[in-house]
Amino acid sequence: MAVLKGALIGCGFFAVNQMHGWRDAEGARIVAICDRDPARLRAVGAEFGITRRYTSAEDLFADGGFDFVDIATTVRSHRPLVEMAARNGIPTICQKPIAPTMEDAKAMVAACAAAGVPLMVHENFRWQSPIRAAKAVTDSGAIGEVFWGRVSFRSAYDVYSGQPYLATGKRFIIEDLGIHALDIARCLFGDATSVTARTRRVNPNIVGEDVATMMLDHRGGITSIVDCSYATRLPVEPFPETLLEVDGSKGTLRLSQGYRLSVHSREGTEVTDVEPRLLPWASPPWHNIQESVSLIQQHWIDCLRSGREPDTSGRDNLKTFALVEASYRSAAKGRTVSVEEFL
Ligand code: NAD
Ligand code: 89V
Repeated sequence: MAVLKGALIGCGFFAVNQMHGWRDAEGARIVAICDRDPARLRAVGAEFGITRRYTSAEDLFADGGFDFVDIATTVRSHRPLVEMAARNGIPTICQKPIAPTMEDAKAMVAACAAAGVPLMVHENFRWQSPIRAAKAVTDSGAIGEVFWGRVSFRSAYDVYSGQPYLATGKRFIIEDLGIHALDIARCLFGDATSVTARTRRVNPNIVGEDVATMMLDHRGGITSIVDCSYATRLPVEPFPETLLEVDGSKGTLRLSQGYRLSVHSREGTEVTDVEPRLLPWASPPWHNIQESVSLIQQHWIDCLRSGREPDTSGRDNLKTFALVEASYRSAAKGRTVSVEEFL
């Protein structure tokens, strides 16, 4: 089968992982890159041997010659770039968060649907292998009917040095990190109908909230807690591990720090090491996230080839983004917010 040709827009901090992922991917390769910053464009072009380089996305699309585009820019540019891709009939991957507002997110999904082009949001945390291992257990019925869960990410890792914009936005942890945890909650426990959230800022040197706690009511009756913090100093820094607690009618599952998956049922307790592979280009502690980049990219290739909708399609991701919006509204108003208010 012919190798799919891709173009990548945005050669910043995280895009380097995506470029590594594409280099290893089976069935796709990047043929052109774009960044409005010539220095970043040059650096990524040189590292990955890409000679077709553009400082303007308009010029990139005008020249064409690729089957899909991977948008790895920050959130403000997502809508114009996705709409540009739709106008050009190019299947599109867009980094999370899909957009700054629900109105923008819906417009992007509608533009791609109207143009008949697939849109996938690069929502990679549900593709982390420890999360997938946990999902395989809950899906197997080993712990019975799930009635309660917790998705937790608590750290004091300095994310601001690699991503300085995280310190300056009015919104921070729910929009940037909580969005991943909320998506994992949807993936494990089903769609949510309402959210009750509390936020606070502990670090005085940033603008947005760095601590958030959300309680979700899921459609099937499960209650979950999604909690995240970048102000939590622990004896051993767990970044970037997402920890899980799931209680079912026949047992329990715990994904604990150090990638230990423990499943307790009537048959006994089984503890498995589910640490992700250290890919040749990966660097701990980021290897967990880095592996998930490769996995979601392979999923995109498979979906594009088979005409299947990706798990985290634009359409699906509206439900995750609605949880972000509902969480901010709940925290601001001090009341439970229905997710329907945003969909
Ligand atoms: P960054 O600021 O380091 O890089 C963004 C790059 O995009 C910059 O080089 C900038 O010049 C370029 N750019 C912006 N607008 C452009 C435009 N219109 N045309 C061409 N180039 C443009 O940001 P980052 O930290 O790499 O984050 C990028 C995205 O990735 C964000 O949406 C962020 O939330 C997301 N991210 C995701 C993960 C994950 O695990 N999924 C991890 C980190 C960051
Ligand atoms: O995954 C992310 O979106 C990153 C980080 C893990 C630092 O929050 O921004």
